[in-house]
Amino acid sequence: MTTIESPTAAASGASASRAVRDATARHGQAATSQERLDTVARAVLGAVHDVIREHQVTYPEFQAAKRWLMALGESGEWPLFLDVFVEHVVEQVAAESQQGTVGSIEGPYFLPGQARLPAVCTLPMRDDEPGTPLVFAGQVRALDGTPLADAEIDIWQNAADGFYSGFAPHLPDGLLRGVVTTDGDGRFEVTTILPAPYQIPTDGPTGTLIENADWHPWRPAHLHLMVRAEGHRTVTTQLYFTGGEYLDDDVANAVKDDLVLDPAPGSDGRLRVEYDFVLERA
Ligand code: MBD
Ligand code: FE
Repeated sequence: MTTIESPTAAASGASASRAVRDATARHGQAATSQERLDTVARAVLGAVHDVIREHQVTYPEFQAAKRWLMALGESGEWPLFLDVFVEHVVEQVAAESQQGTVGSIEGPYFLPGQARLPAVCTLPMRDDEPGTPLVFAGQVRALDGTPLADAEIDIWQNAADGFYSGFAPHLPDGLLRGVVTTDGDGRFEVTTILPAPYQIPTDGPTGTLIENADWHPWRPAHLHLMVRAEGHRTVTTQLYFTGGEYLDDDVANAVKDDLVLDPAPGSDGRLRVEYDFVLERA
């Protein structure tokens, strides 16, 4: 008999926190001025004070909030919590000054350094990978329409059981992750499986908040993408699928109409979907 270690919020929280620390080590820490820190930190605290006054928050509620925030830190769920409930607004603000392919949030489960794959490829998967096969094809172009050869499309997604490799011990490292390089005409064609709706871990503090407030913990099925090309701004986005659950009710508020695709059977009978990426100059 094989035992499958079931993923826990604490284990995936620890992995997500490690990913944040590794990214900081790679990219360094962005400096902010004392003036900017004063402005933003004061505004955040002011907003919290306003909520306490407006809703007449009591001492027992304040102590419960303190315990919950401590648990959030101890479980490593700060990255999950912030990406689910806050990142979409940061992304919307960034999008106000961007052109080309519409972005969406990165979320907590990106891992760098995945397998490098040719323009026509299959994402790393097991022999009998569960799920519906999907062919995802398209082209990467500059804003003026020039095809971008040797662009990198970093793809990550969950398995049919809903979990992401690197954040769930029962999945092999690198599963359903890869960096695809476009061909001379900027094109790519990736074989994968349809991602599954994603449920925020219910056994950690983020799940406790969702359950106790009677919200729901689901994101619609999505592919994550980070598209890079020399001299161009990197685009981080997600693609969704028409007819799927939670498209209108994403717990992370990260769905945009332009990013919802409609796969249909191709000539070989497999589901196929096309999407082109347009990058502005850096
Ligand atoms: C995810 O898979 C995700 O994409 C986001 C944004 C938050 C939590 C889990
Ligand atoms: Fe995701």
